[in-house]
Amino acid sequence: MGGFCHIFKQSRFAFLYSRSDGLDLRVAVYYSRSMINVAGGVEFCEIPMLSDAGAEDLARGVHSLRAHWIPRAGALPFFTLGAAAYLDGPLGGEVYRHRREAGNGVLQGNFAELYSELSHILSETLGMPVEWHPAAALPGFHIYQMHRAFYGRGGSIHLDLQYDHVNWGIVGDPDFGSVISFTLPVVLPAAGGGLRWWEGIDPDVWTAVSKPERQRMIREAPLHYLPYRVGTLVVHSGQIVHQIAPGQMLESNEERVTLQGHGIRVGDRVVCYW
Ligand SMILES: O=C(O)CCC(=O)C(=O)O
Ligand SMILES: [Fe+2]
Repeated sequence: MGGFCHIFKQSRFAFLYSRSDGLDLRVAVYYSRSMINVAGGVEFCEIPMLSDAGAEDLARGVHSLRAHWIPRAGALPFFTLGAAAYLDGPLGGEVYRHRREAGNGVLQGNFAELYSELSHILSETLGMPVEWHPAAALPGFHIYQMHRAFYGRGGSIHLDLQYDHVNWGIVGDPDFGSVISFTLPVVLPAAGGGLRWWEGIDPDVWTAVSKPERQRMIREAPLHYLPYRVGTLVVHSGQIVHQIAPGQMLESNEERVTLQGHGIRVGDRVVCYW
């Protein structure tokens, strides 16, 4: 059953499938945020997309564009290749615009085939056409390289609300209840990499409460880990409280490279961006 789901086609439908590594994934399908609670489970679709050789090729491509990586943590080795609404949006619309115009040219110029394959896979998965937002960044790459400061530390704990930093006026009327997030692992550390998520936290409550209250919710909610596999695209709603799982990079040449993007249903199509 792996590698197949209809995120927007049907609602209130869930099934279980077992991965070859023994992990059971409950895949539910939803239309809206509230559906997550109705389903009482968590939705992750896994879609094999790249062979090992294909992923290595892509990693080489990302490395060959080192000059275009944007440092995202001062002197620490965390970069993006491409602009990202959640990082550049808060710096002002002009920063996001400049960076995405430069970044999209580099990304489209070097990975045209990847984007066409990705839009094909996403549209098959979602059951509707997929487009890239005309005034937003293309899905781009998160790049973490080995550093002591990253030992055992995860990413920020969040919901995917990046759409707040994107201009929707020009694409139509988005349904902010029908959203997706997708991640394609390209390189993972030897010890693995994945997503941590907390079960059963209502996204509307999470958004409304204070930081200490969020910390309490995190302490009390069941914690899960979804291990990624290189080349396998993971699609989910982003409306599950989650973070980049704390990792262990031990060798100086280890890294975690992922392609990251998000999408929203706008009428009968899904508009994607980063
Ligand atoms: O890299 C990942 O595993 C997920 C990143 C993420 O949650 C995001 O970019 O919103
Ligand atoms: Fe996220």
